[in-house]
Parts: sequence; C-alpha cells; structure tokens
Amino acid sequence: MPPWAAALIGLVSGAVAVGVSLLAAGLVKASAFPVVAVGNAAVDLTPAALKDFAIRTFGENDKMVLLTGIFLVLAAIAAAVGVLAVRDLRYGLAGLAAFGVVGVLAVLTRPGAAVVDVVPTVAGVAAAMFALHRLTARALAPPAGPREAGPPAGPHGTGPSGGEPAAGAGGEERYGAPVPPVMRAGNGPYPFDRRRLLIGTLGGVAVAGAAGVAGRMLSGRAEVAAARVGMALPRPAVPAAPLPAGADLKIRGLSPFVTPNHDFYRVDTALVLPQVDPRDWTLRIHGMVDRPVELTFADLMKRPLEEADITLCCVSNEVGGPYIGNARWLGTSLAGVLRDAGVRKGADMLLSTSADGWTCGTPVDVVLDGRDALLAFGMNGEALPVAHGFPVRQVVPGLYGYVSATKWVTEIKVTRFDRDEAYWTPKGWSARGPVKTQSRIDLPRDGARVAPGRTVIAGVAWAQHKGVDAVEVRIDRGQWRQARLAVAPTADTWRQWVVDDWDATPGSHTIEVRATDATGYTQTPDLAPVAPDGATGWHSVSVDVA
Ligand SMILES: Nc1nc2c(c(=O)[nH]1)N[C@H]1C(S)=C(S)[C@@H](COP(=O)(O)O)O[C@H]1N2
Ligand SMILES: [Mo]
Repeated sequence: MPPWAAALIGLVSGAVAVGVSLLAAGLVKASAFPVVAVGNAAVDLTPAALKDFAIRTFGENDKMVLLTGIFLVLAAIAAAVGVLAVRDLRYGLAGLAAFGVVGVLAVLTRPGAAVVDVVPTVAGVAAAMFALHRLTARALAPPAGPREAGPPAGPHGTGPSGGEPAAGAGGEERYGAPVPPVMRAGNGPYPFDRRRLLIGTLGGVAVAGAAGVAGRMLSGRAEVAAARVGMALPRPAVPAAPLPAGADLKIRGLSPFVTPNHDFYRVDTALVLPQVDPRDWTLRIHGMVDRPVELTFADLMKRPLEEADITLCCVSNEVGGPYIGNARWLGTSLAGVLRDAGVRKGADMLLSTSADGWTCGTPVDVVLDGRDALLAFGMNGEALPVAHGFPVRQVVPGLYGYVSATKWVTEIKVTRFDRDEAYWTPKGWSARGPVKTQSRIDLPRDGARVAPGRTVIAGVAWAQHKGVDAVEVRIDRGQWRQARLAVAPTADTWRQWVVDDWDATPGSHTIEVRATDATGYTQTPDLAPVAPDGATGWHSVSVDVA
C-alpha cells in the first residue's frame, strides 16, 4: 500500500475520533473535549516566559496559533498511526491507546474534572480504533463477495471463478496463484484496493462530520446564545449618570471613551469559551464566612443593582499596549453579597473560580472599601458577551484583571493569601496586582508619516480608582507641555487627553507621554517588564514629518 494511503487511513481514523468525542462530550455534557484538554494542559505547563512570548508575538491570536499547532501535531500523529496500522494493526491500535492515555490524563488533571469527563476521550479513541480496523481491512483484505469491488475482470479472464474464496483485491494476478488471506496478511506485498479505501474514507469523513456537527449542537452553545440574546436587563436602582458631554473628545484615531463590546480586548486561558446557561448558573460563597450561600441567577437579579463605568486592563499589557478597555458594567455589589455571607476576621483574600477552573485572588479589603466592585452581568447595555464572562463576572476598579475580573465566575472562597494561591501566582506573577498609573499615545501612530504643520497628539491615561490629574507630552526630549484632559466621570475610568498645538517640522521626531495621578505620583521613565506586576515606563512614538 502506498504511504499516502496508510497516512490517509490514520487521518480519517483521527477525524472519526475528534467527531465522536465531540458528540460524546455533547451527550454527557462533559466539560472537557480531549483536544482542548490537551491544549489547556499544554498552556498550563508552558513556562511563564514562553507564555509571555506567545502573548507578545501572537497577541490575541495566540489561541488560534495554539489550536492550529495542536491540530497539526494531531494530524501528524494520526498519519503515523495509519502507517503503523498498515504494517501491523496491533501497532496502530497501541498508538491510539497510548494517545488515549495521554488524553485521559490531560482531562483528569484539569481543575474540577469529573470522571464523566473522560467519556469523550474514551469514546473517541474507541471509535478511532474501530475506524482504523475497518479501513485497514477494507484497503487490504479481499472484499466479501467475489466481484464486489475488485478490479473488473480483464479480457484475459483472470478473475476468480465460481465458488472460490474472494480474491479480488487486485494485485493477485501479478503474483501468481491466489494466496490465502491469512498468510497474505503479514508478509509479502500487500494487495491494495484504492477504490474500497476511498469509499471507506468517505464513510469515515461522513461519520466524523455528522458526529462533530451533532456534538456542537448538543454542546449548549445555541441554548446559551439564545439565553443571552433573550435576556432583558433590569433597570438598576443606582444608574450611572449619563456620560458627561466632555468625556469623549471624539477625535478620529483616538480610543473612544466607551470601548464597544466587539472591540474590547480579550485575555483568558480558555481555548474554547465556557458555555454557561444562566438557568444552571450558581455562585457559591464559602470558606471564612458565617453563612455560606449559593446564589442563582434569579437571586442575583433580585439584589440591588448598580451601574458603573470601569476601565479594565491587563497586567500583561506592555507600555503602549492594547489590553485595556472601558465599559459601563451592570451588576450587583460584590461587597453586599459578601456582607450577607459575613466575612470572618482574618480573611484577606477572595479566591474566585470560573466555570472552567481558572482561579483569581482578590484582596478582601479592596472589595469592601466602598468602591464599585461588581458581580456584573451587563456590559454597555447588553448582557455580557460570552467571551467576556456570560452570565456573570467580577469587575473591581483599580486592580488588574488577573486579580479581580473573573469571568464565568461560579465560586468565591473567602480565605487568606497565606493559605491559597490563584492561577497566575505560582507562574511568576505577583499575588496582588493594583493597577499602575499609565498613559498611551494613540495619535499619531508609531512610525506614521505626517505632514508638516499643526498636528494633533492624543491618547488615554489611566490610574483606576485614584484618577488622572495631569498628562504631559514632550517632543524630542524638549520641554514637557500640558495636555488638555477630557472630563472623567469618576476616578475609575481612563481619561482621554489631547495636545493640539504641535507645529510639526520636517524630519523625524519622538513624542513621549507621562501622566500624574490624583495622589501626586508622576510616571517615571524607569522601565519594568509586564511580569510580575505590570509594566512601567513612558510610552513613546516616532514619526516622520515630510
Ligand atoms: N475565567 C477567567 N477569567 C478571567 C481570566 C481567565 O483567564 N479566565 N483572565 C483575566 C484577565 S488576566 C484579564 S486581563 C481579564 C480580561 O477580561 P476581558 O477578556 O473581558 O477583557 O479577565 C480576567 N478574567
Ligand atoms: Mo490580564
């Protein structure tokens, strides 16, 4: 059999495995699809430095890059399994079994894994074994009926006669007398029936496709999407004031004050978005509390609701980077929920967990100090997008997302920093992550070519929960000049700024920015990398004026 045919058998068996495991995952409502579990395990095992590299290099495409990589590796393994199976079916089956063991281990080591989660892996591997067996048999063994799929009998009439056992698998004629199938299996040139193999391949692909589509339909994705679209957002008892007129300078190319949901950056470890139906969602609050509680979505909606403009940013945002956005969040007070549960003395950390097992450690004192720490379900006037934590997430002004903004949150354990550790802490990130005062130049873009004359320089600055008091810009290390600040409705959002009196002269120029927050702290030029607790330094852009 030509190598391509052996590889094809392996690939089709692999596709059957993926399709059937998706179907099984949908049927048993298992959270862990093996390919994704392997991917997630790979993400978790990746050293922090490499992960930073991936985020910097691939940006928000890192998930696509990783998934594509996993699928390419899987395809190569599947092709190899096919080659082994053609040599000896047992080798191929052993290869699949080994792969199944890796899959089961990956699934079971996911946080919150249940035994039922191995079902997709086991079903997928079993289906692949069956497919491998059938396809090799189809391609190698003679067909059941005398003329079922053999080559048409040639003019010389070499086809099998009457009651003889089938021998139509082609090739026979070339090697003289028919060989009994049993002997033929292990030695000598394999007969190979391309047509039968291709029919088997089509069958396998059809099974894989149908199972995969059915699995997707059962995955709950459609129901969750429908629940989200059908959700009516209640009016908050404490609505945020309408945005002041001067909050948005409305300059083309400058980040709008409110980041539209579809433009809002996304950072999380989820390779596949958790699908959480609000009807099934609960939030369990336990640990160092007087009265552990479990809230349903309906319970949450019955609580006093509030709205707040909060700018969220990521600790892995480089100076000048894109991982920041501002939204109007709707939800209920996290402090209120905690007070009802009764936080015990000595507790200093909230260890929150998402539906997919990610964890986050938030200082209790910050959440209880009166700021708008929310359990949010609305974002800019709609239900939270699935990518941003539907149905419920945390938002805490003044803290980086990794220590505050748990999406798909389902559990909050009241505990202590010296007893518990959140996801990123052992990977080299600080246990506490207050936002550092920062500023960014949006206009002109770095590397831009601009015409001489009056040129607008504009950007955003942020120091959540402290507030931005001043922004200064300098050109070619000259005098700092004050930027004009847009109105900020509260200290919890970023603030737009603009310098509109720069007279750009021909040549290349460097523009730098620094902000001063309401505590009087001015950003220094000292450069710090994003790890362990956020980048520092002045953002600068270079432009060519010509
Ligand atoms: N469940 C879950 N929540 C999460 C994360 C995650 O990986 N999983 N990442 C956090 C980080 S690091 C950030 S910066 C914010 C980003 O929120 P966004 O994707 O809505 O912008 O979500 C936080 N919440
Ligand atoms: Mo983040």
